[in-house]
Amino acid sequence: MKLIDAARCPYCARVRIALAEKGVDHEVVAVDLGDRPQWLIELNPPSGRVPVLDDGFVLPESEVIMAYLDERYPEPSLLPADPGERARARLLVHRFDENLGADYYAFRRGDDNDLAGKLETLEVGQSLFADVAYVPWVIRARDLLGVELPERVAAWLAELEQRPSIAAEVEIVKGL
Ligand SMILES: N[C@@H](CCC(=O)N[C@@H](CS)C(=O)NCC(=O)O)C(=O)O
Repeated sequence: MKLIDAARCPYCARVRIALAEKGVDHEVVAVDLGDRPQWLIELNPPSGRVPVLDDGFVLPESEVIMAYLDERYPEPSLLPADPGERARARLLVHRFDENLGADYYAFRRGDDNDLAGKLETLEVGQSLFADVAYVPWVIRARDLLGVELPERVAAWLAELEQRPSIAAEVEIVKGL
């Protein structure tokens, strides 16, 4: 299995964390997003976005890749066992842009929006699947954008950081 990856990409981070949680052996092909190779555009047209997983077939889109990995390697599970809770976890990830992404990127562009206030409203700690999908941006908000996390979110992140998969991502972000 191969992951086409970029250290700075939080969507790739979702997949890095999922792979680490599952303990799946894989090869990492790091690409320079500032000089995207033509083969990547051909692999994932038209944008050449990362992440892309190659598991004998080509799979882009972090949310889909996470779900695939969770089915392919069921233990340990990222999604809850209960169908209703699974659906709610998926819904949270599906609404990532409204719940956090749009505000994160607006703040990063220099808009005067209340990213800390948005973080305050996050539904975290309900499933590992959704937590893995959100945590790359929360780490970056804290460590790259200098946002002071609301107490509840800081406590959630501190607990997640006990996991080697998340601690490794924090280290990657330190190197950006
Ligand atoms: N919806 C995609 C978004 C991936 C994405 O936006 N990746 C960024 C890097 S963080 C990228 O490759 N952007 C290049 C582009 O949009 O042309 C996913 O969840 O995997």
